[in-house]
Amino acid sequence: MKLTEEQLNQFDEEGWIFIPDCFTPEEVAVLNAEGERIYAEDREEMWRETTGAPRTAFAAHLYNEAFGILGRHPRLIEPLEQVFGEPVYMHQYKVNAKAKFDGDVWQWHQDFGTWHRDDGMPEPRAMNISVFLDEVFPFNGPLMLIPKSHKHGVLAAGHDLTTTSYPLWTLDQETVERLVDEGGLVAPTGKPGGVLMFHGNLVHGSAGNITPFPRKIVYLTLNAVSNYIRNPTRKEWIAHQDFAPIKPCEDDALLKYAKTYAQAAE
Ligand SMILES: O=C(O)CCC(=O)C(=O)O
Repeated sequence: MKLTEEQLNQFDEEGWIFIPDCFTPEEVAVLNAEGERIYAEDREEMWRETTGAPRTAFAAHLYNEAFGILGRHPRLIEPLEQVFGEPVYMHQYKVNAKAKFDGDVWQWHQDFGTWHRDDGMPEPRAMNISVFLDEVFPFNGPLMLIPKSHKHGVLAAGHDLTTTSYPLWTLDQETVERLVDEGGLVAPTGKPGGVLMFHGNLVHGSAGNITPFPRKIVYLTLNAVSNYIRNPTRKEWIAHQDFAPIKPCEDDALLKYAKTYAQAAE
C-alpha cells in the first residue's frame, strides 16, 4: 500500500495520518480473539496495570502466528518504507489493551525521546503504525495527538517511574500547554481495522478507560535499517536487536489465515 501525495503532505505538516477501513472485519476478528487469548497468558512479555488488568503484550509477533503475519503486512510495511526510503525492521511490537474499566493513562510523551535515551536510536527515522482492533470512541481512552509537535525535535523530559506500571520519559505540563496552544489537539476515532501512523517526535498520550468498552490497538514500531539502535538497555522483547529488513508477506496472507482460523472454530 502506497501513501498518496495528499497523505504524505498531511504527514509532513501535521505529523500523523489516519486511514479508515485498512483491514477487513474478518482480518481484525482473528487478531482481536488472539489478543484476548494472549492477555490471559502468564508470560514475561505481558505487562499489566497495577490492578492486574492487561496493559501491553510486547513482541506478540514472535509468539503468535496472526500477529506475526500482521508484523510483515504490506499495508503497514510499505508506507514506512516509502517515507524512510529504505527497508525497515521491527524495533518494538505492542498490543496495547486499554482494558475496560481498568485501562490506565499513558502520560504525555514522544516515542523517539524514549527510543533515543533508552535504546541509543540515532535519529527519528522510526515510527509507530497502528491498527485499531476495537472501535475507538472519544470516551474509551483514544490516543490524543498534538499536531505539529513533531517539528520541535526531542523535548526535555523526566523519567516517570511511578505514575503507571510502565516507565516513560514524559513532558511537563507547561510544555504540553505551549504545544497545544500552537497545534491544537486531536483524538482519532474509528472502527476496528483503521490504521493510524504518527511521527516518532509527535507528542501524544491517552487517558484512562473507565467505560465498559475495551480499546485494543496494535502498534508496530518500524525503524529504518540504517538507523538500528546503538546502545540497548532494555530487554530484547521491548527493544529488538534483530535488524534484518522485514520481507512483506502477501496482501491476502492475514485473510487466508483468518478463513482457516474461522473454519477450525466451527
Ligand atoms: O495505547 C496508548 O494509549 C498509548 C500508547 C503509547 O503512547 C505508546 O506506546 O507510546
